[in-house]
Amino acid sequence: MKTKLITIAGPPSSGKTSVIIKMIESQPGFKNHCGVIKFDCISSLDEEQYQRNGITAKTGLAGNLCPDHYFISNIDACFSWAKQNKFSTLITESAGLCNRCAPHLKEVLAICVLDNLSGINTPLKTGPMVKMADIVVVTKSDLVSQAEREVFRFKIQQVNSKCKVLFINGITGQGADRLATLTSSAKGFENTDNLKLRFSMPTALCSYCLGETRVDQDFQIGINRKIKL
Ligand SMILES: Nc1nc2c(ncn2[C@@H]2O[C@H](COP(=O)(O)OP(=O)(O)OP(=O)(O)O)[C@@H](O)[C@H]2O)c(=O)[nH]1
Ligand SMILES: [Zn+2]
Ligand SMILES: [Zn+2]
Repeated sequence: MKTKLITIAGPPSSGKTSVIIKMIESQPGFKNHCGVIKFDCISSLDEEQYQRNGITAKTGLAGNLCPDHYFISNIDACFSWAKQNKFSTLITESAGLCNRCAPHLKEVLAICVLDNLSGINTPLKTGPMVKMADIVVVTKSDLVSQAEREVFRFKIQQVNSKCKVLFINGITGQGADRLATLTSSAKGFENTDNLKLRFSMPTALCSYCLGETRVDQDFQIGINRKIKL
């Protein structure tokens, strides 16, 4: 049996968990056939939130690693977990914190969640998470005007002209059924062996990645780039 895989990424508090829960709930019986894994850095309360809603969920904490790097080196284990549980779908949620990485994989349905309140330049600043997504979900539209929604949509399509833009209310779930319909055609996989990232991770391994805390030039080894002022 193949297992569908869906990656959902977006800035912290953009509404990822709310949208995922509403999307799962919009499909009767789906709760028992899917699992969610939340990737976060230091702490996350999402696992409990999913469980309160009857959804099987696990958490992976990246600690001092970049969460997307952590994601990519653990996706095989997550996929095996989904297989063991006989889930038809594995959904991964990650808050792409550095705005340079993105967990999106080739052929794997890639969703980005953005918050309408986050400012019109957010799509441009969110980097490959938006640019490489198949679907961009916009939340919190209940708090802005129709004109602001349209400007936000325009800004997203400027960055990613090919993606579908969906407006979903993370609290009421309005619009989540459309997302569910789109995700039902996500591709299934036997394993993660041949998966590839859509976008390379940063070219960097500097002294600070390795735990250095001293600022002086003498301690800046590895790949560095100097600011031009
Ligand atoms: N008004 C409004 N609030 C929303 C909407 N969607 C989500 N929220 C609220 O926004 C807050 C953050 O939502 P979450 O779903 O926890 O966001 P998240 O992206 O999963 O957050 P992290 O996992 O912590 O990065 C919560 O208080 C939600 O209730 C929406 O469409 N409208
Ligand atoms: Zn990163
Ligand atoms: Zn570094």
